Amino acid sequence: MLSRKSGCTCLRFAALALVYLSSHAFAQTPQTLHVTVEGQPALTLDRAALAAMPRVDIATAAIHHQAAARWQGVALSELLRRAGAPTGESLRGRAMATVVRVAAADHYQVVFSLGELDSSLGHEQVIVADTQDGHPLQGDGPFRLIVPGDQRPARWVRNVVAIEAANDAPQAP
Ligand SMILES: Nc1nc2c(c(=O)[nH]1)N[C@H]1C(S)=C(S)[C@@H](COP(=O)(O)O)O[C@H]1N2
Ligand SMILES: [Mo]
Repeated sequence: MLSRKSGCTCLRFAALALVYLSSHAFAQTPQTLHVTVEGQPALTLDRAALAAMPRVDIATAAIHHQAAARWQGVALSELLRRAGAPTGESLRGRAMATVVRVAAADHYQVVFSLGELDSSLGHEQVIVADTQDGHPLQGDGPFRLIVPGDQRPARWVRNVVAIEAANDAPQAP
């Protein structure tokens, strides 16, 4: 027999489920991306801004449970350069200790060193993708990090909202 008490529990569960869903599945991922290099003004970029930058197209099947795909976007190093990070010959000295943190809407974060992203040094190929096989990213977008060399896509940050380059190294005496 369904008691009044169990009916009440059921309602309470439904209310809780609704709160959970609205804070997760329906939570809006910001449509802009902030790129900040310590000591420089921040860049705020949307899909149109990325579409107007030099584009990179890469093929990769690193996601173990996904078929091969092509991803299009902008090199992470290009975004950092536009935000004022040193590249090539000017990436030296104290700047070699610069840490690049990529943060997602769900607070997931991944770090790189600026040196490993530079084409003159570690040349790790990393892109901020906005389309997969030419289609805008849906649940994992609008921006997703793609690191083609990774066998395990743990650095493929979904829903990227911020990229920050910071440096804690002491100044040279
Ligand atoms: N924002 C965000 N991105 C993330 C994660 C996460 O928890 N949050 N997990 C990472 C890990 S550990 C893996 S294995 C892949 C999974 O990618 P998929 O969701 O396309 O399967 O996403 C990566 N990107
Ligand atoms: Mo993972």
